[in-house]
Amino acid sequence: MSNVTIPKITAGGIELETSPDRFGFLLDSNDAIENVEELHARMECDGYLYLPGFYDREQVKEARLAICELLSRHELLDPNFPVESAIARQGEVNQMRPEIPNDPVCGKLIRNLIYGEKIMNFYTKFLGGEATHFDFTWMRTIAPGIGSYPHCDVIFMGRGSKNLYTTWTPFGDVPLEVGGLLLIEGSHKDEEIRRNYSSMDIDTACVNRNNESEVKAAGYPSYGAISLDFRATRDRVGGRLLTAKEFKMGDMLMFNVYLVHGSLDNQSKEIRLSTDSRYQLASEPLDERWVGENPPGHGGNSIKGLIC
Ligand SMILES: O=C(O)CCC(=O)C(=O)O
Repeated sequence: MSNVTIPKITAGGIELETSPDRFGFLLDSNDAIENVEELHARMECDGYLYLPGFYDREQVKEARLAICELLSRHELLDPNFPVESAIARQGEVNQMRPEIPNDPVCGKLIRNLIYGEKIMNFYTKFLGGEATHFDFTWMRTIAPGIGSYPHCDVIFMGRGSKNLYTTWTPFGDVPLEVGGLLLIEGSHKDEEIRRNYSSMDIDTACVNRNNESEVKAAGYPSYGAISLDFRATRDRVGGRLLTAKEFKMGDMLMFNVYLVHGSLDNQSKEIRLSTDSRYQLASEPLDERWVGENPPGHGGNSIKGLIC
């Protein structure tokens, strides 16, 4: 990393320190892809596995084009640029767009990739038994501006197996200024986070506190974020902030549900496209919010009352 020049990067609008003790690039685990024991050791130690070029790049490109065409039909892209460059129309905001993975055309291309044979075989080997995935797919269209605040996935999807993994898949090349996934190395082992924040569930209503969610009642800012300041959270937890110098179409990054992660701000003009999808052993319980033809998701009947 010593001879890489790092541009000014921010997360949540806060400039990040990029000295080698605080910031670095993800370890490529392709050298160990056939060695499950080593993959487990790395997951245990770092909380993630980064596998550049895991998917067929042409397949990802085809899905990207279909997504861009859909965004263009919905008038979310600047018509003065080629559709596939995904340049945002002014004023476009960050969105979670679950309708895209359900779209008959681009949804099929996305699902063939992120739930296809290659990745399901990979997870079956990694988990040591038949793997399954949530039916719900988190599709993000991250417009220029602030990225995702730091959080752990377990508070959003921890009602089933905790031996649950997220795969983050970019549908476009994502250099630093476009703002890819950012994580805190080793944060899955932080005891204080495990004991407090990660023991909660976003879909709770504290019946003795105006039905506030327990996460909010416990004083965490924003919707499910552990903090709004990646830099301060890293300073408290230790470890380095890690991302890729440039995520490429075809890369996949997986991490466990206790790892603190979010994303860099998008300082470009393009919409960053990515999915996050979830995998676990088929034999273990699944979080009911994310399975079925129409997963109920957050809110509504998913809310459980609690005395906080
Ligand atoms: O893509 C992002 O900005 C955040 C992704 C994320 O939170 C996840 O993959 O769980």
